[in-house]
Amino acid sequence: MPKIGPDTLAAAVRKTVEETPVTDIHTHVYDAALGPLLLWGIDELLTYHYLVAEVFRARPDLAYDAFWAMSKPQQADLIWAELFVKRSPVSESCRGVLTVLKKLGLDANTEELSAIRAYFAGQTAAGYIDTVFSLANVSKVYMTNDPMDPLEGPVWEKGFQRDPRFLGVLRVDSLVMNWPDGAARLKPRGYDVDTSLSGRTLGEARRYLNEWCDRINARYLAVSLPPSFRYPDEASSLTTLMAKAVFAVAKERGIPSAMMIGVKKLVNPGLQLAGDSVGKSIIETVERICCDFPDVKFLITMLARENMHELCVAARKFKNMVPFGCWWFLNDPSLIREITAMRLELLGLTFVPQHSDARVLDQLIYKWAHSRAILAEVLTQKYRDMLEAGYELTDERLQRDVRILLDGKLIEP
Ligand code: HDL
Ligand code: ZN
Repeated sequence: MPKIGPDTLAAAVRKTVEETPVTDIHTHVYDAALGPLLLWGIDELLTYHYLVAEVFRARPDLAYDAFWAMSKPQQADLIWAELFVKRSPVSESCRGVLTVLKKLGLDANTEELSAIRAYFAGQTAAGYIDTVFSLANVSKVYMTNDPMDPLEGPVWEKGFQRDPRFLGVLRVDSLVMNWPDGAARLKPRGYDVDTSLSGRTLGEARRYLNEWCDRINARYLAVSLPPSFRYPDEASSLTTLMAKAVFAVAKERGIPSAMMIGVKKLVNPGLQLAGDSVGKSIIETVERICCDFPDVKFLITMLARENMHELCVAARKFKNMVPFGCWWFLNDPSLIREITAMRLELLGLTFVPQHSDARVLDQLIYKWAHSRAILAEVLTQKYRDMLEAGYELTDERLQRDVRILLDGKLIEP
């Protein structure tokens, strides 16, 4: 195989990263069979909670209730006017909308949305999924499935023909957070639980997890945890449920347990879904869990920038932990660059550089276009340093490395 030299390196890396299909290991998009849960189109793109937070910064005079009283198209019109017309769309979330429209061949330099809305009015969900997956070069996505969601649970119970591009993930926040809320949700579903965390209750919680892992063919168990989450913590219902239900079932089934740690829920309730913030977690909790459950593969991402270096070092200590993604408030070019370089330097190719966290199908287009550009930039520098140290890079080796980073196999059992 011909060797890649310093002069052609950047172009070769960029091409390989662009052309390597991605398996997106954490999203909030859904198989079309889940109907209204699958969000797509310009009005959903513009009312994404990241942009909701940003429009209130542009319009601090706007009352929360006045905004929430608007229809979704009215909210989208306001966000377009404030963040795209009256100001340049400088933020990462705004630039994302520009990237989607550009990839779709639509003109973003317009004061109102009628022409863009007309494009989406001509799409079907099924057809648009194909368009988006192709433009984003995404082969598969992992969903976030909550059987206790009143909209989602019944669709699974009825059953539907699965789209193999949408993999199941059992999200357990509704079970484990704010106990005994989970008990109140389990009881009417026929699980013999009480508000204590007796052996019977924990056994029934495990039965719920197993039954739903079977039903959705869950590839891993997932939860979002506050910065205050501690392990061990005998006094914590959350910690008991995680250790004796979630990790126990993950081990029993041989599937990973994913933890996304560091969310402070609703610091500003007026913003609703946009009201969550970030808190610094303690890495000792992650270290103790990985140490005490050596047979479980843990997929970990943390929300505070300050936790990123500690997470890399913890991954060096525990081979059963895979750090993943630049999550939420870390999903910005300046921080993705820093985090990805640190991970390559400390972990080689043994981490998952990114997930999209897409809530709106169209976001797959921009979240992967933006992250691929930075991954290519950082990888190029690493290879450049290696070439200078005498390493010989070929297309075959480059394609192999990028596949390892993007094909999602690192999180498979
Ligand atoms: O809990 C999660 O999965 C988070 O990713 C939240 O969904 C968050 O609101 C989000 O969309 N982050 O990107
Ligand atoms: Zn998420």
